[in-house]
Amino acid sequence: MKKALITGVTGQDGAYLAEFLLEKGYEVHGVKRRASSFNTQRIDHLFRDLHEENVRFILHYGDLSDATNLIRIIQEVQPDEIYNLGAMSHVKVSFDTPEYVANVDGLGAMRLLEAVRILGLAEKTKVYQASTSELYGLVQEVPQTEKTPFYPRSPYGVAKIYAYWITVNYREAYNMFACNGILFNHESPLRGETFVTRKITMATAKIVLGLQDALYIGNLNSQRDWGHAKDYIEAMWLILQQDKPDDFVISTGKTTLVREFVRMAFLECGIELEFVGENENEVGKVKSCSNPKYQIEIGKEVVKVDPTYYRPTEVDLLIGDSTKARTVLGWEPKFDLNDIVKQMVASDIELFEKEVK
Ligand code: NDP
Ligand code: GDR
Repeated sequence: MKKALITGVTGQDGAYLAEFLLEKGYEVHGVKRRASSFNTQRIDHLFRDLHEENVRFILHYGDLSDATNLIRIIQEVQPDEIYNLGAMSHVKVSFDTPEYVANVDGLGAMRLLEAVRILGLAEKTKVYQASTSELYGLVQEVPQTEKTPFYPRSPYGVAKIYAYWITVNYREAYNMFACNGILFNHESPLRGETFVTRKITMATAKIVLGLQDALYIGNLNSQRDWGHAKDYIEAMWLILQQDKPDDFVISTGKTTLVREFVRMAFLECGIELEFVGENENEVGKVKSCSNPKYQIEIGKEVVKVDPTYYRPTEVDLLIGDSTKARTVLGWEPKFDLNDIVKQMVASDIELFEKEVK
């Protein structure tokens, strides 16, 4: 039975990946942080009492800022594959916590690789590093490929560039099977609540149900290449199943404005929006409502821009070219943006309908 170790197992991708690997027959170990409140909601359904037989999902307390626990866990587990998904992953928050992000997102990757090396597991253990389209930052060329130069635009992006290169370096220096997946934005009903897509679908659900007045949002003009997390975690696994370690861009190849995502989310509820004004004065008003379930006033301003959510430096445009992954890994996404919006809005409506009843 293959053993996998996942850092960031309590996050969006960690939860989907753990479920995927369990279905493939792996024994899955996850690193979770000690928190003062529960942080395992996304994986609780996978968890079984350790006293039962054939338990294949095991959690360990740990933190990427602490090399000693990483060494202990890796020694204990002797994993065949490590997926380093743990990170402070919010770009805007990284401007407020730059040193922490450098430590966890940057040095954390090195601590894992070094633990594998000093434990003599360099030949056995394959390592996947969760790299990101945020490495591209300021647009150098589109679509972005594995060869596009990096120009990160946030402390998060800068920390992740260290993690990217230390992964390449350990591969070249110690012959380790260490790979980067350069993943573009990917979303799902499990997406963290402060990322823009989930913030939009939650607000849409609350507004149509009469639980919230308006969505306050930042830059509506940035463009993202949005895929589905379920497709992207499969790519992570495929990357580690190859004969040779390598780095791959994972993306849909299509880009969409944040404003368009907002429009799509409301349309999913039968509400057509009209955007008027510019920059911080822009608002989204209800133009029509074809769903008799929702009592919403025509002309109501349901989307308002709040510059608090602007970033000191922004990544304006991301479009990924994943030809290499599609050719070498045989990877193809199954979901498009319409599916994603539909799933996320439906899930959030279901969530908040309980509050109305
Ligand atoms: P989430 O923010 O949903 O999950 C992050 C995970 O990392 C959580 O389990 C979190 O634990 C854990 N974590 C945070 N700090 C530490 C720490 N100090 N030590 C150990 N674990 C920690 O992110 P996603 O699932 O969306 O993303 C997974 C990875 O992929 C991240 O590294 C992210 O940067 C990267 N990425 C994500 C993309 C996306 O669009 N989703 C695109 C490209 C890359 P807790 O639950 O306790 O907070
Ligand atoms: P991103 O995702 O920064 O691309 O990083 P996020 O959803 O946070 O932002 C996408 C774009 O939307 C704009 N935006 C807002 N963003 C947030 N969070 N909140 C708002 O209110 C808001 N209004 C507008 C942002 O300015 C930005 O342009 C995500 C994370 O998952 C990273 O960990 C990952 O590496 C990258 O995707 C690829």
